[in-house]
Amino acid sequence: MATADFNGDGYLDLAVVNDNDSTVSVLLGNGDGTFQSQKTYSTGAQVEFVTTGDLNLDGKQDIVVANYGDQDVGVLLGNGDGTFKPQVTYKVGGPDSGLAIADLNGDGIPDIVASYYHPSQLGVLLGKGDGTFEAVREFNTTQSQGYEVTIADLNGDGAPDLISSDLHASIGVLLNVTLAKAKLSDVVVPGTSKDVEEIVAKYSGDSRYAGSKSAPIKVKGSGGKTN
Ligand SMILES: [Ca+2]
Ligand SMILES: [Ca+2]
Ligand SMILES: [Ca+2]
Repeated sequence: MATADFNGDGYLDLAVVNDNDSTVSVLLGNGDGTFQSQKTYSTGAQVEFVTTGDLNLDGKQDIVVANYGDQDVGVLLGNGDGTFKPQVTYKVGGPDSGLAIADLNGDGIPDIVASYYHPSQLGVLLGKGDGTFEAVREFNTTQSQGYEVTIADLNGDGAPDLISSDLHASIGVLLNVTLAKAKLSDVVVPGTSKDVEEIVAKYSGDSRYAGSKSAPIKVKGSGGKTN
């Protein structure tokens, strides 16, 4: 489930995936905790995850879904009135179960990261700015049975880093080296708490990044899959 204001009325709306009938439902909020009747849009097979962001920078929230069964990512561009265009899909290299959105290469355009169950990889789709994406680039994680992905700036250099979680509650870190000014080494995750982890690592060089701990980061799925 994801929330955003899809129709610009200031009230939060909902997007919910339905993996048994391969759709995503959009429910517009009335602002009092109730919702208008749902409108559904087709996704791919075994849709697992939904998130939102403005991918084409038109000020209107868009929807992104992980189509686990089809091994692709579906993008539904928002019309700004609570309706969406049909999904456009981008092939990824495995059954994807998690998604996150951030500008990973610093061009001001949102990018998409998808985590795969197997092989345990993260696939990055760089945005072109018009709501379309480049071919996937894949990065290995150190895990098995990947689940979800979270984005945070772990070393404080302004570049978003990728944190992957798997079904065995282990955490992997992929540092963003496209923009990075400080390098981490010897990354460990000391905590075993359910949803918040601290990443501890050594820094080399620049004293500006001398801290050795990240802020606590809420990691999606680190407690393992629940459904
Ligand atoms: Ca709304
Ligand atoms: Ca948009
Ligand atoms: Ca970008």
